[in-house]
Amino acid sequence: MHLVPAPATVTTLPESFALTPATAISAPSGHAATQLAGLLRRPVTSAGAITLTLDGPAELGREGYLLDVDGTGVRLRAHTDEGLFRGVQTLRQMLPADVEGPSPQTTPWIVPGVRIEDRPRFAWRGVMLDVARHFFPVDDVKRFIDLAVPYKINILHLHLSDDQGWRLAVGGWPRLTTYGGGSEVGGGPGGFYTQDDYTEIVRYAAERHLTVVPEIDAPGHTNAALASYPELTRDGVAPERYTGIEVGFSSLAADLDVTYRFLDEVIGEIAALTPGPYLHIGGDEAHSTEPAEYARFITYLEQTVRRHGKTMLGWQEVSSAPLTPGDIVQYWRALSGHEPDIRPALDAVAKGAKLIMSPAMHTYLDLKYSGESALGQDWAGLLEARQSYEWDPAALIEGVGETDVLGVEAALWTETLATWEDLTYMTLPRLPGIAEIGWSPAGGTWSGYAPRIAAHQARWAAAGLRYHHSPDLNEA
Ligand code: TNX
Repeated sequence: MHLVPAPATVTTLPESFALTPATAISAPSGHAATQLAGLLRRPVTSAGAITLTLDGPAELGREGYLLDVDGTGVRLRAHTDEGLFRGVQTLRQMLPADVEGPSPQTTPWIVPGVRIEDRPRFAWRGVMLDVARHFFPVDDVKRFIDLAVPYKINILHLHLSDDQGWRLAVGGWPRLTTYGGGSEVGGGPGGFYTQDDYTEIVRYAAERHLTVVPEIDAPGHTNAALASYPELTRDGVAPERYTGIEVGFSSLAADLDVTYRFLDEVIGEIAALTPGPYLHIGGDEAHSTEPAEYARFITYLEQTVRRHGKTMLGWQEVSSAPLTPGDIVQYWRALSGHEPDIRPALDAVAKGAKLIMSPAMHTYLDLKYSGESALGQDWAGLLEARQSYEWDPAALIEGVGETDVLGVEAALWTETLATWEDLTYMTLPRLPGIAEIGWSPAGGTWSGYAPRIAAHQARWAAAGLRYHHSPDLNEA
């Protein structure tokens, strides 16, 4: 068995279960049942040797499950549909790699006998996709969700605006997308999501028990907005649209009233479109904003997100500004070969915020694997599969412990990534390592993990996904 993330406890049993074309599924209606029926290509009936039930003990929490397999069948129990859905991912990985392929199978599938009791270490196990540097259409976002689902990822963070493009239509400010969406790195056509497109992504994610976290980056990373509306600029002159990869040169204007009306209306519309409880305001690399103005912006953004009924997230830089307990700070500046930048994490915790750990040297899926990688950046170092796995979110920063950390998030920035194949190549095999760090009990070892993830290469191949043939795995 090659389960990733590793369950909290696994006991192997002697008798396995042979699945045949006649094996039926019985399950309460819900996303777990729909997914399992699709995977096994058979309907849900009222009785079957594979049973899903909602009678799991409450101690399993929202995402925990119990899975029992013996000679007579498969029994999956949880307290919620979400728990069943996470358990279905485990069952799925107990089936051969062909289950991930398009063609129906005729040979019986053998499910090994086990008793598994499982629940996550951290509540937040996210992946971020930057659709601003290069635009990716709705179907790519759906495929990206599909790729994350087996690893029990539960958050999709979409980086929806940056210097190079604005990707979500806002009713009151149409030029943000009709003009500001029409560019991307390298001079391509860009693109944007209509509000219906966005709603469709949110729906597709919710059916797979992922919550979408929209990010509108401010006050820096705003060239696309400034290019679209000259009245937002300090001098009233719209800059050109930007297709390079520099950061830190753009800023909203703190002393204009229209800036705050703009932010309020944008945040209000996106909050109304988003069923999840979170809204990310960026706040990173505002090198062209005065420190006093920066604090004023973050204070305003924090209050505005709260007024529109959401919890604010911001990149670690926001911890220099006043925060409200319950805000969420995303830690990112940790570079290979350097001491991690601890001050923002300690400040955030002192202000009552929770941390999401996205240390670049372990979780930035846009970093090059090695000096030979054609794709990717290397400002935080190189990042091979092993390094995406060998870290502990609660031990990275002295003074930041388990209860300060909400979870982990991998980030796929797309300055150098333009196609679907580029995305999958950078994501696999690193995302599963980060997912296991977020889900599984602390103390896992590389030698325990490497053979499990190496076996998943056959699953990615069956699904037709391009992935990086990591020397770390292929030596394992
Ligand atoms: C830093 S991480 C950024 C992004 C870049 C990324 C490239 C962060 C909050 N800001 O703007 O895309 O590095 O790796």
